[in-house]
Amino acid sequence: MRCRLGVRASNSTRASSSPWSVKFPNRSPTNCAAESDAQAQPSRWVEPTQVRAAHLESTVTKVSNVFRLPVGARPSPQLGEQRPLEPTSPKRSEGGIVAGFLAPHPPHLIYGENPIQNEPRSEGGWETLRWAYEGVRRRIREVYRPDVIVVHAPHWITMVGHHVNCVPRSTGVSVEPIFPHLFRYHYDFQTDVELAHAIADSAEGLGLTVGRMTNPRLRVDYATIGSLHLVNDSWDIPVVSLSANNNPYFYSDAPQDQMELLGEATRTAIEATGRRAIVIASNSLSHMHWDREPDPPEDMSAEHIYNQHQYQWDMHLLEALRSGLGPDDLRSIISAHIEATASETKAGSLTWMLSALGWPVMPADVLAYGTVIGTGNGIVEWDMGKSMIS
Ligand code: 2XP
Ligand code: FE2
Repeated sequence: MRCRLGVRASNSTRASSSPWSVKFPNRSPTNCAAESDAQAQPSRWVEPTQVRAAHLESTVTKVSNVFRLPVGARPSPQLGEQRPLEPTSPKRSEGGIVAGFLAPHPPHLIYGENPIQNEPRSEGGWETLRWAYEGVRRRIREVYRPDVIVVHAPHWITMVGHHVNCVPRSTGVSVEPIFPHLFRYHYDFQTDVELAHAIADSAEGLGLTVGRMTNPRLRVDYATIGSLHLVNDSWDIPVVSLSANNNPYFYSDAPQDQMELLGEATRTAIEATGRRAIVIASNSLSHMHWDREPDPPEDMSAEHIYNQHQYQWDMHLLEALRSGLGPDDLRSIISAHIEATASETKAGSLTWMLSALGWPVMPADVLAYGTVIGTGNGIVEWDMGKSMIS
């Protein structure tokens, strides 16, 4: 079934008289990512204004390019305010992984924030999740002060092998194919190339198939960009970005064992290079969402969990994380949660991160939980300093 959430206008192109009415004529279950198609058609409730038609034309064209055409001919974004960085920051004295975060990437959170890098404009929305991310940003800036942020994201899908972005500086426009009217983000970041290669080497050493991505024209996926923006909107910390070596939306029972090895490889490489690192898992939790959206998309009177079943399973998983259960219990609860809720953690980011942290038996801090177009999203922190104290 094709996802009915099609291309809509951003606020800047919405008629100013638009009522704040919620239009859910036919809510039906979907995991839209499963049905996303770069050629998604506009839903029938899209108002046919000239401005919107122009927007649609350009958006559909560009979105259809996301996976099919080289983007190199496209000019780089000219934000001009990004602070240039050396490819690798100076090492701090205490290396190793200092914290992990479950850091979901719903494009709505960036849309709701209205950062300069994102083209669409909004009236806000999803504040409690966004405020939790503000706290994460403060802690990363003031407490953890990492040399590097390592991210694993479900929408950089590689069919053969685990790929590591080894491009020294990535620039471009990242577009969400289901919600291009919410997320068209101009990014510009630096990779810690030495660590990227070290992770690739280490993963190969553990027997994984690995790719080193060196094409500066590859468009960076919105899950990587979304989570990185949410944890560090100033983009002044180098990054290592890892792909999801699976097709998470076709196989709900994909085994997670390779993610465990990738996590081990990540930890080994971080320690060997002496980096002080944060690891972030770019995953939502329960992942059924509505196939229609309200007008405007940030109408919070329409926002709630998809159903009670999804909610209860999300709480079950979060309770397990905050109880500090051991690896065996967590593995089986993560797996059951995937089965029960179509959780986005099936892409492996959470398992990778827990493995990189060494499956710490410590209570995680659930900083926030909230829904985004029906999906469950937990922002969760593992402060490894605490684990060393206890
Ligand atoms: O998970 C995604 O990437 C989606 N686009 C779904 C939308 C909201 C997620 O919570
Ligand atoms: Fe996603």
